[in-house]
Amino acid sequence: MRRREFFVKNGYWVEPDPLFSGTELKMYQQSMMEIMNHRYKSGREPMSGRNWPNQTDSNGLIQINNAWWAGGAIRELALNSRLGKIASELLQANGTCMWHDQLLYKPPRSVDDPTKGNVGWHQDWNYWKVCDKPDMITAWVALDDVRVENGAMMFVPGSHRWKQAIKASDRTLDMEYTLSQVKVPKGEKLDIVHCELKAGCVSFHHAITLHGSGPNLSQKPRISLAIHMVADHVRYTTANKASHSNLEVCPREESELFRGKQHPVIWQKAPHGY
Ligand SMILES: O=C(O)CCC(=O)C(=O)O
Repeated sequence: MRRREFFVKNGYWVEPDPLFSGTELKMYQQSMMEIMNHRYKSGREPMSGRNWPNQTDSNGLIQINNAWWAGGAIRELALNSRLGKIASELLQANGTCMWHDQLLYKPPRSVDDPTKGNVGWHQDWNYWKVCDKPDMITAWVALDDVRVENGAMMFVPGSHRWKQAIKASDRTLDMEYTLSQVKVPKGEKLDIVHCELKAGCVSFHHAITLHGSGPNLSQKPRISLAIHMVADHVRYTTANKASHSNLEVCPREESELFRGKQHPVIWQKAPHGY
């Protein structure tokens, strides 16, 4: 099945072959470690995230928002035009811009609390309602092999058609409980796909697709970069009375496109086609 066809049906897509070489991955991993150790090539610190910049929980997931601000190889990866092109094709958009990224470090499972490194089931769209359309997508880049054992991402195929299947307030680190709160529309089925990826492979998911990840039962951390992108036609709206941290660094007027410092174009269609 072709990319777009699969994505329309399922709300996610996995590129079958790695998009990055071993050499590139080494650069990204090194850049990630520099950022985690508070060394920023650009001199700019990323935005605070879960368990960041202070590691308040040594066993918890570390999530660094806007890691691309720090520069270096992670910035190159976050703004990679090949990823932007695939994302644009999946969304059927003329281009995609940066929304924000998240550097993700899932440590091996904690003995005292096995749910600590989990990412609870959620829909990204619940947090992005300053946008007038959910034409938004995430490219999730595996910086090392990702398997069920170390907490691979899980998707619910087709859930991008379910509108709000879960409230943001129902999100917890208890995967089974949160799943029990999901409103499954009549005639639909809640299946779970575990998204195992070789290092350098990339999955893409729609902003409304339900997803999350369980514990890392391996001895090594699970490392990845999630690049959240917004289609180039999406505009700022106050209609949903929502807020988002992007507005603190890049305020918008009603109906304005997401452009400028926080929203560089990642890929855009040439005037006469792809
Ligand atoms: O890395 C994970 O397990 C979850 C990441 C996520 O929620 C996302 O990329 O939208």
